[in-house]
Amino acid sequence: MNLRASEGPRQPEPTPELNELYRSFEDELLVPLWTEIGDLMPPSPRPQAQAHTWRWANLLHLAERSGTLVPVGRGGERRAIALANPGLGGAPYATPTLWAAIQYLNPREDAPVHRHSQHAFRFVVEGQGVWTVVDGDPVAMRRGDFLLTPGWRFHGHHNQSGTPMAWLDGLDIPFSHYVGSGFSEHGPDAVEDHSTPALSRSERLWAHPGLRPVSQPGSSGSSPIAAYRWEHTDAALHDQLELEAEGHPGVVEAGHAAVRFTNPTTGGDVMPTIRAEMHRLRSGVTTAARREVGSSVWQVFEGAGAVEVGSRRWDVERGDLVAVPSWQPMTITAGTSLDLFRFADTPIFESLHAARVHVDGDHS
Ligand code: GTQ
Ligand code: FE2
Repeated sequence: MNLRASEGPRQPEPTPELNELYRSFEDELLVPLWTEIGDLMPPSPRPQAQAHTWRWANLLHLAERSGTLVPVGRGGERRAIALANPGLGGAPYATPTLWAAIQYLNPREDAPVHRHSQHAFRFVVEGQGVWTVVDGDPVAMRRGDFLLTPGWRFHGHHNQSGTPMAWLDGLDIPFSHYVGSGFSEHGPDAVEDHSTPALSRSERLWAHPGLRPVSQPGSSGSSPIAAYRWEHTDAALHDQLELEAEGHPGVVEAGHAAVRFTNPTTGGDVMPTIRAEMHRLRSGVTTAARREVGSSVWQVFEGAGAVEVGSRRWDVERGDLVAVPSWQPMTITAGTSLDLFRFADTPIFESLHAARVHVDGDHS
């Protein structure tokens, strides 16, 4: 049932006594439900966040400028520049729950070691040469890789190469900030282990398909895999589309392959607050309009196409980012073969039994 003020009992005519009553509410910091109910209990979500697109070329240019003008070190902690959703009053929030930022390190630079309760990941749309050291384990960052820094692990980054590197950070900072659940502390000012292994110890222990070390307990909170490598993600997407061509199931819809990054000890999402996926569309494919409770951010990894969110439509290309507010319908059209990275706050809503999905034309 839709709750609207106009359908409720008629509001009384204004009188001096009624005005006095409303003034008294204000004085006592009280708000009556009957004047607010339309906004508080809409028939379906009306998020304050807006659909919006940020261009990678512009982000990279400003990150490079920051690289020449702003040092990275203790205090500021990171040369990270956050996407600020136009509906969220200038706060550094891509969506009400999700932080998305471009982070930039010059050649030979270190970002100091710290830890925080907020969960973090990195996604690399281009470049290489930085190692992120998570609880002492150096993890190489290369194009297409998805890397985890779950909450409360010490981490610093170091650029061991002669070229700058930029990447996408995603965290649950806004969620943690709204609900007042954040803790943090400093570690050493520089990364202690500057070694450059191709594979982290975490991957050598955990990242073999379908296999887990018998010695290790499961971890229901966050995945123990520090890096999900592009070669594996790419192969999984490639095989889904090839199976489709051979007449076998696997794709989410015609011409649309997708994989979710998972915690191998649970099969669930990589971290308690963040879901992450990689999608591949065949050239010419348009996805069914889909809406979900909760918000997400997409980044084009390769190719070009168009993204429609609600009444907005943008042409997008490599690196471009799109914020998708709760319950707004989204469709993607691939102008070329199109790879997209996506992260979302869905695990929060699934934990709370508040998740909903609607896909146009899907009556199952
Ligand atoms: O790299 O540790 O974009 O702590 C925001 C907070 C990155 C990081 C961000 C962080 C980091
Ligand atoms: Fe951090």
